[in-house]
Amino acid sequence: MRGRLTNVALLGLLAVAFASGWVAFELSGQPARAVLLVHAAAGVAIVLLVPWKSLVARRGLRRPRTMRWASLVLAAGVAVSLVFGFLHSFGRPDVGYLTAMDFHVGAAIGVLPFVVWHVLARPARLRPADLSRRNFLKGAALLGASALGVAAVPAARRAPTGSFEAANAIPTQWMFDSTPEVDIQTFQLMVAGTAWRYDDLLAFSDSVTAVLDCTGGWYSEQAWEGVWLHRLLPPGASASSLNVRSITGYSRRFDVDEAQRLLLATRLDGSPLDTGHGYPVRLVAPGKRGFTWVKWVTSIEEEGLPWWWQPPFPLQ
Ligand SMILES: Nc1nc2c(c(=O)[nH]1)N[C@H]1C(S)=C(S)[C@@H](COP(=O)(O)O)O[C@H]1N2
Ligand SMILES: [Mo]
Repeated sequence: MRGRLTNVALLGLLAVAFASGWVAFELSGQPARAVLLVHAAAGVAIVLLVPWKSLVARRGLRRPRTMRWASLVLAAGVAVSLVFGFLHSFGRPDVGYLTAMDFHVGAAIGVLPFVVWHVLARPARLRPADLSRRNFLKGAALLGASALGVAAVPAARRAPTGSFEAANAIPTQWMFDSTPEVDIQTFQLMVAGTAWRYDDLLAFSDSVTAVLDCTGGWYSEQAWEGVWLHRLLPPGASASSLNVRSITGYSRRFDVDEAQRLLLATRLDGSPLDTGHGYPVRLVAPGKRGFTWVKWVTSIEEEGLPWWWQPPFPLQ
């Protein structure tokens, strides 16, 4: 395969891998599985192109180039991301305090500026002549081989999101949030203008067994108890979304119609929450990924904004 075509194919595959990885983080169930199959196939295809890319790279390295180190960082970052992605799917999800997913995603985000630089500094353009029957067949062969690779690789059994079952829900922070100590005497939860004390909340015993599925690569099914959010809302509201905010400032927005399916939990397995799991009260959002399960909830506001008017992922 010609060097230019290899480069164009790699760029396309990196874009598909990056986009499908992020989309999968928003999904659960079978939609997540479908997107992750594409994600895995893109990863295998990148690996299959390594022999061709190393020919291109060897030629490049023979030339004197000032930004050579940036190309090497890019290659190393992609390699790290790939290795940890495969480690995770082979059933090696833990790397000490962090998870394989942390390295997989961290490396992918880390190389992003280098990909942008590489595309600008060494543009690989598609030419009309490239769209030949021959090249089309090469592309089809690569896709076929990647699909075979995904089917043949002995991936460990996992949830459709790719997560592994954890013995216990592991207290986690999404990125940089901290675990606050809450003074229960002064604590109150504001819901659409009404203040609820901790004891008021403890008086409810709505319950749900739900799977907390963290994008860090683990899931855990637990019995939660508290109050369905809609029971705390004033009747006849005309809001579009509910903004659930943590004491720490972390927040997620939900469609108002979801309030029947969102539990404000004060208990886990019959006992009050511990600080790590969101004491005094945390959100339980069955069917939604872990990062939407806001911990240490302090206020819920009814707002006119649509639920999707928020960053796709929390920024803290
Ligand atoms: N305030 C706040 N809530 C949060 C987070 C956070 O960083 N800050 N992390 C979320 C993520 S990514 C997950 S997976 C779950 C983890 O819940 P657990 O600590 O009870 O296992 O909490 C969610 N709620
Ligand atoms: Mo998470």
